[in-house]
Amino acid sequence: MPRLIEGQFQADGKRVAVVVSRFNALFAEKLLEGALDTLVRHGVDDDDVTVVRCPGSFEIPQTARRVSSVGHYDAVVCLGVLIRGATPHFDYIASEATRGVGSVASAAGVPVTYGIITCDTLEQAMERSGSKAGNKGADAALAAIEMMSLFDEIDARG
Ligand code: DLZ
Repeated sequence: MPRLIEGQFQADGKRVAVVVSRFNALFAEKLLEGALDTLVRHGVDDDDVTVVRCPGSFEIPQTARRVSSVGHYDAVVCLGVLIRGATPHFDYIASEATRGVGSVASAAGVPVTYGIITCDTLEQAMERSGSKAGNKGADAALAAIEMMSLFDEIDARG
């Protein structure tokens, strides 16, 4: 029988930073609401959550890197909303933001999760920020909760 190490969905006593960009705030705020609700429902104390706002998705990785380097947080949740416009700008920012969060996540000692939505239309953004495709902010928060627990388990039993 193989040994199994996995995370649980309880995060009592954990300190979490949520980095959220202001661009497309109508949807970004919905992602934030979803993330905060999920954190608190899974045991994180409201006072142990810090929301860090940055200008746009391009700034999310550098902000997440700075926040994770403080050493105070058990996880960093990254939230942003990219909506395609008429020019290729979207593609450049989307790829930098995604690559950047990935690079922060592999270097940080704590979980860094990805809740940046990349949409072709406003309708897609609406669907992913709390309607028929769920709330990707809540999903990123849940991933952070599982990963904090998983890291604890690895440290304890690895
Ligand atoms: C400039 C820009 C554009 C065109 N679109 C978006 C977007 O859809 N979502 C987003 O989060 N940010 C966007 N930005 C802003 C950039 O992320 C960044 O804040 C600026 O280029 C300043 O560095």
